[in-house]
Amino acid sequence: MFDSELVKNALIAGDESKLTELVKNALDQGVAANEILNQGLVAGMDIVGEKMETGDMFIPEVLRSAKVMRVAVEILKPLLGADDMTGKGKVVIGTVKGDLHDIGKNLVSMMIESADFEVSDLGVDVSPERFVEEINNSKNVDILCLSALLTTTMPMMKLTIDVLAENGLRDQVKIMVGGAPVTMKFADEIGADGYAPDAGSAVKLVKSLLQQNL
Ligand code: B1M
Repeated sequence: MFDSELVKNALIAGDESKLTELVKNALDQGVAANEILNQGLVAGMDIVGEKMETGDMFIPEVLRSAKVMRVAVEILKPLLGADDMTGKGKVVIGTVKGDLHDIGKNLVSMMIESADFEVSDLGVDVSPERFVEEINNSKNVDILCLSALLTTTMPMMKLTIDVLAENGLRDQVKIMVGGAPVTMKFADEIGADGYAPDAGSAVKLVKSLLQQNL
């Protein structure tokens, strides 16, 4: 039986050796990597967020949880491959300027890559100009993925789209947005081509946006 509570607790405590052991044991017992990720790690990170908000956890502790989450995700990574793929394409992804959150963006990046798309991950705190530079330099980018976790950095998504338009690139790429505070409504308002609530849906959206390109 997979006990997601134990995984959540080890993540919240930032206990790397315990978390690694629990994740490996669960895999040995045949628990699906997706289940460990969603019911254990992502659910645990949600609790970390609540504790951060209420002042029960402070930044260093949150960072420790984020670090052990990365270690656990690395173990699951080879097993999180996306299902059927419909066609290859080139994707540029990054967390927008002013925003340092990368766990969700990394998951999205990893899932898209494992669905056999070429991914150029620019990291965090990526300026609109840096996105423009990457699209200009790496030929044939099909999709630009923008991630934001802060309400204060959501407007940077719109600014990025505006700067792309100013540089004559808006019609060359499909733009999709995501991150905890982002919604479909917001995506429509800023003129993005799509929104995905999680990494699994992001892969599906990449596929469907690429189909529209055909
Ligand atoms: Co930050 N932080 N943080 N933080 N942090 C949040 C986001 C917050 C909700 C916590 C809270 O108060 N409850 C809050 C934001 C409030 C708001 O704006 N509404 C917050 C705050 C306030 C801050 C600081 C301002 C705190 C401070 O300094 N006072 C500061 C800002 C720093 C900055 O960015 N400039 C800050 C800092 C940090 C840390 C550095 C300590 C750390 C980040 C470490 C790292 O990423 N390397 C951190 C963390 C870890 C969090 C929480 C706890 C967890 C985020 C996370 O990794 N979730 C978070 C609370 C929470 O979300 N529960 C919080 C797990 C991850 C798998 O989910 O990122 O949502 P998520 O990604 C999902 C989907 O959103 C989606 O798919 C992913 C996987 O399914 N998705 C996409 C994401 N990007 C996508 C792109 C797509 C499609 C889907 O297409 C392009």
